[in-house]
Amino acid sequence: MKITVLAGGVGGARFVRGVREEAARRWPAGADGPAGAEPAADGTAASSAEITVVVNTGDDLWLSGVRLMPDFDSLLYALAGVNDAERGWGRAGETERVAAELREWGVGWPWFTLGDLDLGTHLARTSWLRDGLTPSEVAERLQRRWRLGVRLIPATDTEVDTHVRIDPAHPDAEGRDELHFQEWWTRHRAAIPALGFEQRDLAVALAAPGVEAAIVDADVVLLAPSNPVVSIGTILSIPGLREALAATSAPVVGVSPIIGGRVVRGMADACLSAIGVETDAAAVARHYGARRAADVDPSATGLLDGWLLDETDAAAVPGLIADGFAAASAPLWMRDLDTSAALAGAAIDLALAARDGV
Ligand code: FO1
Repeated sequence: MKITVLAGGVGGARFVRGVREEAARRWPAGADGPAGAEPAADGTAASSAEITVVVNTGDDLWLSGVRLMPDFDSLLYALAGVNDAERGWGRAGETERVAAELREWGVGWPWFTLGDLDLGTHLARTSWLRDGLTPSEVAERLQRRWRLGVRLIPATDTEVDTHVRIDPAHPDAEGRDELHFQEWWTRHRAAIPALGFEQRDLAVALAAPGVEAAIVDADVVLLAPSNPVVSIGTILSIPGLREALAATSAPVVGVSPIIGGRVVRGMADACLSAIGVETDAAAVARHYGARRAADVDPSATGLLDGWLLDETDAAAVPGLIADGFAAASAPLWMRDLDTSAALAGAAIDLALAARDGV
């Protein structure tokens, strides 16, 4: 079983941990794959399923002389079991001595903390980039340190850092009409209305090696409950990836990041309103679109075979089915590994049912 997940950082990491756990339970290593595979670094049993995660790179940035890839690192740390689970990003047991020094020197952003352990990752990454490795080659090296039980691939090797257009007359804008996504998100908590999102080289970006094949050759493709605009939206905007999703014979199923009209975490509602999409589980499904719509309208560009909503939003299921989605409801809150695995199982079941036309 080959499962490919498109994912952002914190929500993506919780979901992928669930997918990995569910895969270990359903398809234990040795059942139809190489026997004797070792468990992951955090003790998760090995699976014969191959899980590939295409990771958003729109949150990435250069800061204090180093390259940060926050979503990649959130997945890396969470799957290795070395993450700060409470805070959602960064390493467990982190210290901030270097960050305090950088603040004294006036280097970087005083409101954006690079922990000491985390800085080790950024220094290693930047050093390898300076040696001429591509970001996806660097990502592969970083994954050699811990047995993750999944393969993480940055969606693209092209720098597509997201910038947010804002009104320079806004009281907190300091006269600027654009902020890096991380400044808008972490410093302003997305409270300055976004007029739009820009990623300079997105139109000429190339999918990283292996990304298109991971989508086309998959048995199941899952969209994590990540930010539909700046995380999943970035991945989908990379030239060739919508085409790969249209071409795959695998069922494509998304999990709603919205429960009962509210975002599960983060400020995705501020991103959705900027692109004119309601903060509503069914509205996000329709934003991605139904792949079956192309059966009746060849110009339709819908991506999804199925959409999983929370039980709170179950009333939207019949309308989505009428619009060509396989839709179902399940508990979507990922409180711990068991609830994440149950959610992943519900998404996989919906994908298999969509494939079999159930
Ligand atoms: N989020 C914060 O709210 N404050 C921070 O100081 C911060 C630092 C940071 C450093 C490295 C890293 O990989 C992530 C970091 N984050 C921080 C999280 C990150 O800004 C966002 O939550 C994600 O990019 C959105 O998915």
